[in-house]
Parts: sequence; C-alpha cells; structure tokens
Amino acid sequence: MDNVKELVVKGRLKKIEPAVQEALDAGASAQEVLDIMGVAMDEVGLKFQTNEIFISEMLAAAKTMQRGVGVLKPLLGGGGAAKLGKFIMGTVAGDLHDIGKNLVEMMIEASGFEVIDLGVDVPAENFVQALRDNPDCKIIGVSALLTTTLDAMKETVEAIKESGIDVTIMVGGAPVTPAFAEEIGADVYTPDAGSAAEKAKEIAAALA
Ligand code: B1M
Repeated sequence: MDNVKELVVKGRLKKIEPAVQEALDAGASAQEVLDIMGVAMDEVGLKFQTNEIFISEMLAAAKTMQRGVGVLKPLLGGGGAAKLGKFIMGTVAGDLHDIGKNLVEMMIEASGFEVIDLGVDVPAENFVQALRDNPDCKIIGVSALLTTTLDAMKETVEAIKESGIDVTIMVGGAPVTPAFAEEIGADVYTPDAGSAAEKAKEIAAALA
C-alpha cells in the first residue's frame, strides 16, 4: 500500500498497475487501495499548493491514479444490467477535474444505472440539452472541484431548474458544501462516490 501511494504521488504511470495488483494479492481490499490513492492525491494537492511540485507533476499523479483505478474497476463495481434508469453526469464549465466524477459514475453504474457521461468543462446548456435528449432520465449529477467554478455549478443548477424539466439534481465535489448546495437550489448533496450511489438508489426507489 505504501508503494501504491508513493507511485501515485510521484506519477509513476508504468508501475502502478502491478503495484495495485500486488496490494490486492497481499490482501488489501479494492476500497482500501482506492482510499490510499485518494490520500496520495491529497498529498499531491498539498505539494502543489506549497509550490513543491508543478502542474505537470500533478497531472502525472492524476493519470497514475486513473490507471490504478482501472485495475480496481471490476472489483468495485458489480456491473450487471442497468435496471434503475439513466444517470447523466458532468463536470461544470471551466473545470477539467474528472477523477472524482469518474469514481462517482463508476459507483453509480455499479449500482445499476446507465450512466451518460458528459465529460468535463460542460456548459450549463449542455446539461439541459442532455436531459432533453433523454426525457426518461430522472437524476442528474453535477461535479465541481474549484472554488472558481462554483458559480458555474450555480448557473448549471439554475439552467436545469429554469428548463422546467422534472429531474433530481445531485451536486458534489471538494469545494461544495451542504449549505452551498441548498443555497443554489440543488436537491441533493453527497460528499463522496459511495454516498452518491446510495442516494441515487434511494431516489430511484422512491420514484419507482
Ligand atoms: Co487541480 N486543483 N487544478 N488539477 N487538483 C485542486 C482541486 C486543488 C485543491 C489543488 C491545490 O491547490 N491544493 C486546487 C483548487 C483550489 C481551489 O479551488 N480552492 C486546484 C487548482 C488550483 C488547479 C488549477 C487552477 C491549477 C493551475 O492551473 N494553476 C488547474 C485548473 C484546471 C481547470 O480545471 N480549469 C488544475 C488542474 C489540475 C490537473 C489537470 C493537473 C489535475 C486534474 C486531472 C484530472 O482530473 N483528470 C488536477 C488534480 C489532480 C488536482 C488534485 C491534486 C486532485 C483532485 C483529485 O482527483 N482528487 C486536487 C487536490 C485535492 O483534491 N486534494 C486539485 C481525487 C478524487 C478522487 O477526489 O475529485 O475530490 P475528488 O472527488 C471526490 C469527491 O469530491 C466527490 O466524490 C469523489 C470521490 O469520492 N465528488 C462528488 C466529486 N464530484 C462529485 C459529484 C457528486 C457527489 C460527490 O454528485 C453529483
């Protein structure tokens, strides 16, 4: 596990897959390996903040984590046919962070939803258009990782509300708080991928 963490922090892309496999073989659970990679990313964020590393190194760490997550994916998600309906998700305009979004999508998909991924840097109108294109979709997820893109999250929620489309709006991401979610009129805030998937299942059950 220490090796996995160090490889993510240092952005050692080529070495991460065998290291993750080694940690699993040694008895670590997929969730534990995922958690340690999250700890590594926090360390990377701190190093960036204190000018110890450059953006290129932060990007290398992100790519390394993403590749490591690839090894865990079959273990974290049960897969199976989508039974709970569609779930549209994206990261707001101006924001390129997608590791957290991808994890949320992975857990939601594993819970039985068909996930429609809008990607990153998604303008508010594209969220609305995706809902128009998928009128059977009853839940949408909006992610933001920068304090500077919280305004874009607000605009996105407003645009969806103004469209009159009947959909439950879930929001999340590191700078998002329950109070902010309430202030902008989002329906649900969850702090992480696991709780997002749980909440989405609850919503789908209530709508069924
Ligand atoms: Co950026 N970045 N970054 N970055 N980056 C942060 C967020 C930062 C905190 C680093 C720091 O300074 N300490 C800081 C933001 C400061 C702030 O706004 N207060 C920052 C900055 C400043 C920037 C740039 C502006 C740097 C620059 O250019 N000067 C720039 C912005 C680019 C842009 O978006 N326009 C930038 C760029 C990048 C990279 C491209 C290099 C890379 C992203 C690569 C990628 O995503 N493909 C990157 C990275 C990797 C980070 C850190 C280090 C790690 C983010 C991450 O992947 N975490 C990050 C520091 C940190 O987070 N500690 C940082 C792991 C991931 C699993 O967690 O994304 O939080 P997270 O997702 C969680 C929850 O938040 C939640 O569930 C997820 C899983 O449990 N969640 C939801 C997320 N969405 C949800 C939605 C939900 C529910 C839960 O419902 C719908």
